[in-house]
Amino acid sequence: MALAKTLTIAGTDVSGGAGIAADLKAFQEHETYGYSVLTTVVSMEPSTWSHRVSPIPIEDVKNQLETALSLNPDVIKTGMLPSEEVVELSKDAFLNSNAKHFVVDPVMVCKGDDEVLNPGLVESMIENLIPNATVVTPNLVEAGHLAGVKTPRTLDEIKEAAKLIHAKGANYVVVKGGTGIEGDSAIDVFYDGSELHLLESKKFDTAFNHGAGCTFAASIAANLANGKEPLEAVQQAKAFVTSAIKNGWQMNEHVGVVRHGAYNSVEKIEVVDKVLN
Ligand code: PXL
Repeated sequence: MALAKTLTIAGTDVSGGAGIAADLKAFQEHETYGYSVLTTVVSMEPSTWSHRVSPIPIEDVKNQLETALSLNPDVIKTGMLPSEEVVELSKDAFLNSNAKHFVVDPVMVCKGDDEVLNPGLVESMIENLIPNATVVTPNLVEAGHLAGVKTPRTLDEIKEAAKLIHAKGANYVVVKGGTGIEGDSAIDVFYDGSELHLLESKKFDTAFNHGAGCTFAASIAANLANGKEPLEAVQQAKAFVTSAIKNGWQMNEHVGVVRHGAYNSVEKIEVVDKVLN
């Protein structure tokens, strides 16, 4: 039986927690057919775990995109894009495809680093990716950059950032508050241009969450590919990634990774959806 085809344009993280590995694992769990275009190699220096980020030569990115489009993706997801040129190529890939949805995870930094990968990247994402995005999934730092405001820290600031990003052309915006907002809940805010939804789950006290952002966006992409409506796709993705985070585990002294398949193999988690004013 043919499966829905989900294409990720992203980097590889050697640990297998984030990046293309996370995307393909999440796609598999949702029974879509995952495949990939590699943009960047991220390796870590073993004693300090500092990230070394090296872009794939542009000709190789172009060649992979050519192959990927010839395979007719149903949904395209983006992850780490190392340069403005690769951002533009990713937009062109979506516009030249028959893909129904474009899920943009606006990766700007690896967790723990505050420096944006490349200063021109934010402007290029705003110009090329946001206006074409079905769903964009910024964390708090990314939301601040995309909205052009300081990093949101309260629910009101998150709501404002979601509206500003929507005004730049994304059809649906999910700002991942995660555990960054005070209180017992991990909250994300979903905005469709008219209604704001607060998606709430219990906060779990774990640092073993490497790969959560990639897994969340990939889960949204797979749900859309399987025909779910955007709000339902995001709600299920939050349940999926919350289970992955709750069941995260320590891989070495530097990194703890999400358990990508926990939703199907360990436990389903409840997400509460409240419409906000
Ligand atoms: O989590 C952001 C991210 C995305 N893609 C790749 C990464 C990381 C962070 O480490 O390595 C390839």
